[in-house]
Amino acid sequence: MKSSLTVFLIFLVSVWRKKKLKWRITEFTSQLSDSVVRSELARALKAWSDVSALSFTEVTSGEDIHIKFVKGDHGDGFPFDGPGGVIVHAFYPEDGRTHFDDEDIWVVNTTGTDLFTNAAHEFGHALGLGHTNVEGAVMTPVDTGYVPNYKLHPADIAGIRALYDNRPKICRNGYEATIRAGIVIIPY
Ligand SMILES: [Ca+2]
Ligand SMILES: [Zn+2]
Ligand SMILES: [Zn+2]
Repeated sequence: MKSSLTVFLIFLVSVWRKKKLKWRITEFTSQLSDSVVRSELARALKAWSDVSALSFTEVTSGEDIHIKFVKGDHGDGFPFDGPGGVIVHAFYPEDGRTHFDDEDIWVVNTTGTDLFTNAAHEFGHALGLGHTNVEGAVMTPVDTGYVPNYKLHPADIAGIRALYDNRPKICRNGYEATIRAGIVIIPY
């Protein structure tokens, strides 16, 4: 019997009705090479497919997750705000559009606005996850910044498995996460 139990939450917003998802980048940034952008975004998607029944395939048409780097007003009603402020946004399933503000400074594997960690967070939204109050999770609302060899937190894994997997929801101390009214409850 544990003497204390802390409960953390991760919110579920909506879900794709399929598990094989297609992604495409249509507008790149001049700040990084296309191949680096492609590999970092593929790595961010793989973080989610590694722990769930999802799979991701890059395509040249018919994409589910449409990715682009854009500036200012880009036609979706949510104009970017120039340097600082909002750096990226995504639309929940079954929309999946994921947009990066090309007036922010994107970096890879160094301190700053790290492409991988921000992409992993935003793809979490594009896959249907809301935010969590678990410190260290990729779905925390605060940008965690660059973390070497970043791995998803058990809370992130519990959330994505709640949407796309039947395996037991991972959590610490042998407790199993439960799902109620769109919230994954993760005992620690
Ligand atoms: Ca911005
Ligand atoms: Zn947008
Ligand atoms: Zn967010």
